[in-house]
Amino acid sequence: MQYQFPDNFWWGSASSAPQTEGHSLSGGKSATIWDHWFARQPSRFHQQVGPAETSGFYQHWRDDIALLKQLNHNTFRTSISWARLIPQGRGELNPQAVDFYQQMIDEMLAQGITPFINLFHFDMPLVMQQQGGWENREVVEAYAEYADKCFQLFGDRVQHWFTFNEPIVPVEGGYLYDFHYPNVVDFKRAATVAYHTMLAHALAVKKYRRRQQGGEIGIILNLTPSYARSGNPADQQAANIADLMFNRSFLDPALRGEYPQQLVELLAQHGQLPECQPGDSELLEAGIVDLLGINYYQPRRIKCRDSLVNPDSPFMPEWFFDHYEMPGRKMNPYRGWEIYEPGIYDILTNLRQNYGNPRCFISENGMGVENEGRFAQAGQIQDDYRIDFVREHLQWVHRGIAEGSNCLGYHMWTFIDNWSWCNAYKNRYGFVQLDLQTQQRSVKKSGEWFARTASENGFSG
Ligand code: BGP
Repeated sequence: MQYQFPDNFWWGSASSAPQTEGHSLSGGKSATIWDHWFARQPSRFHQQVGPAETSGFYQHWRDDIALLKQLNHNTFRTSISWARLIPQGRGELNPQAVDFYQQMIDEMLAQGITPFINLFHFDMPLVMQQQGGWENREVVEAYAEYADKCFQLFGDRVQHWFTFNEPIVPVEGGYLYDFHYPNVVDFKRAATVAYHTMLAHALAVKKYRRRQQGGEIGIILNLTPSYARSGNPADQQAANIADLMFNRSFLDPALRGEYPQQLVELLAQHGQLPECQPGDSELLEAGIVDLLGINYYQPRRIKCRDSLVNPDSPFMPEWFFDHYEMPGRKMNPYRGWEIYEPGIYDILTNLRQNYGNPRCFISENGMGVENEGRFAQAGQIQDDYRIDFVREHLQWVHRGIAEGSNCLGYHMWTFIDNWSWCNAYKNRYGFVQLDLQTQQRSVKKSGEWFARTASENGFSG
């Protein structure tokens, strides 16, 4: 069967400033929480490899954009580093950063690659974290100023903006499950961080619209469909709460401008609601996006709890459900995540049926592989497993579109193997292999496949 995609479909890949630029503390950039945390606790990072060790996009951007072109990308997502652009978090701009981002954007446009620019990808400037990070409402204002500065500087050429990448991750990682700095475990503080993030998002959206630059603004959410173990009401109820906590807590404000009533009631009942101020509801409503980015890696399998909750234990989402390892599920043998391709279709269908069929695109999807060097033959990684992964997900995207979903493109995570938070280079995701020592780039078999697919606007399979 031929899988042909709509005209002007966005074919590309995604990355972020903190994971590719390197030069963590040069070029006038100040530290982010990642530089700070790594300096204090390197053992929390795989093989003690920190955020300075990247593919050096800050230096190699021109060649990397040429490589994007070679792989037939018509779009590419990266982010602007707040700590590089405004080293003190507020106020003065770093002229070297302004030059760097101007040139990068101009070069993409010159090569026929539409830049998709995200503003925040987990990289809180340390100065802002020292003022309380997202727990402090002042930081909401500071973020909106930074966002507005970006629109002012680059908005004449960038027409696709995103306020946040996976805003739930710093909440879960930094305030609930201890896998990001500042390593707090406290639901109420996590809820406050989540709430302030969405206020910051809405404020940035408002500022963007005020400028009338003719482009669009969105947010990128990692959506993890929650599948119940069975049709049994207790399992269904558990999956519903997981969905409220992990998906709808960001999806509803982004697409409906308000939080789900059921979630608000649940948190109120347990004394976990963040503090609101007059005018917040109107602000959230103004944050409804033009475009939704969907990051999809794996689903969430849920069952009801096996045991009663100890009411003296700290409040956690897991009070309401257990995670469930579905027997027979298909696993990525090289990274330990489930692979469930129809999940991407279920997300699109849910958006079409329950959220007014918004303009959206797949902003990340990809397959991490440990020790990928073992698949090299004659100098090229033979990643047929990744080709299958992408092809099979695209088949489901194609079906979603055929049924009417407003899905406009597909971006792979990622272009060149990159540094990934605490996992550093443990899991490789790129279309292009990176030799960290020599900085050499080598296109993998999947990169060649994608280049063909993009130029033919589809594939047969
Ligand atoms: C996504 C993030 C990316 C990237 C990816 C891979 O959630 O948006 O920034 O890190 O996950 O993650 P990992 O390297 O942990 O497999």
